[in-house]
Amino acid sequence: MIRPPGFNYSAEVERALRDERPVVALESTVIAHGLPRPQNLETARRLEAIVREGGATPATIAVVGGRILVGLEPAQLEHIAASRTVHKLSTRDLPVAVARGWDGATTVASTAFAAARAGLSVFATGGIGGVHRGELPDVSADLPELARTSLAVVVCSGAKSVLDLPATREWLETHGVTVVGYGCDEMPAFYARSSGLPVDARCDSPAEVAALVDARRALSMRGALLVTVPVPGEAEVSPGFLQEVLDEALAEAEREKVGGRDLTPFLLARMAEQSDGATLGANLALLESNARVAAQIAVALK
Ligand code: PSU
Ligand code: MN
Repeated sequence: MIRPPGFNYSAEVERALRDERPVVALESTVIAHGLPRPQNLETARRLEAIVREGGATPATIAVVGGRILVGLEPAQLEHIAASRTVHKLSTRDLPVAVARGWDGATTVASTAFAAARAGLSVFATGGIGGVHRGELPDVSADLPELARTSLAVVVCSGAKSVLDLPATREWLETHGVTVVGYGCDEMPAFYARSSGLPVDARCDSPAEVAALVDARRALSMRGALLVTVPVPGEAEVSPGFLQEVLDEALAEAEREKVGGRDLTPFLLARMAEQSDGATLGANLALLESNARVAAQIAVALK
């Protein structure tokens, strides 16, 4: 296998790729900027453990000293979780981080890009970015990356509830991203199990997802299949309550003029506070369940 320049593989990921065993990519922005400490490091470790229990090898992706790391050693994972100077790197930031030797956490967009370049095919995350609410068209780079980067599968719980979900759904349709409901008929809404928005196909097993991946390969389609898994029922936040805390968080963001790359982390943190940790509980539960499903799919693809 050709190793792209600028990429470093952990020993564990290197071995798995050499032996053609299943690997699941994990993002690091959720660790560095999406979750409070100390749950962030605990969660990062737990997600890796869940992928291993599922029979696959975890490859958490981040940038350290300008090198793109595919799989982190324990000390590197601790650094990404603990440091306050880790940049949030979306695709547009990657060349800057590499050229300047930065440390950074990768978003869904840049993780998908790096995972594909590194030869991986399955990636698990919490919620993808999408079309933000408000007048300025603020569209996460996660969306175009899903449409163009050739990965087999991205597993998530839909787009984050802070977004304009109908507009995000339309964007995916326009750009030819097939949305799968994993055990569900509606696209999940991150902290909530349903959104009222349709999926393109329902799958109830890893084998059914693998059949869709095979069909995409046969058609030489680029981009990724988006497999959406609802948050586990016991951790779901009721839509009414969610709307309340979200409205407050959005109003606060506007008052404090929070925008750009700071908006998503700000909204997630405010909602966790205002919901007394309910949204945080949902976030942790869905991250774990998505890692589990991704490992099963990665195994089925081998
Ligand atoms: N989902 C979470 N927590 C997060 C994110 C997603 O549960 O922190 C991160 C992901 O890394 C995603 C990013 O790619 O937020 C989107 O940010 P933006 O809207 O600025 O593109
Ligand atoms: Mn944005």
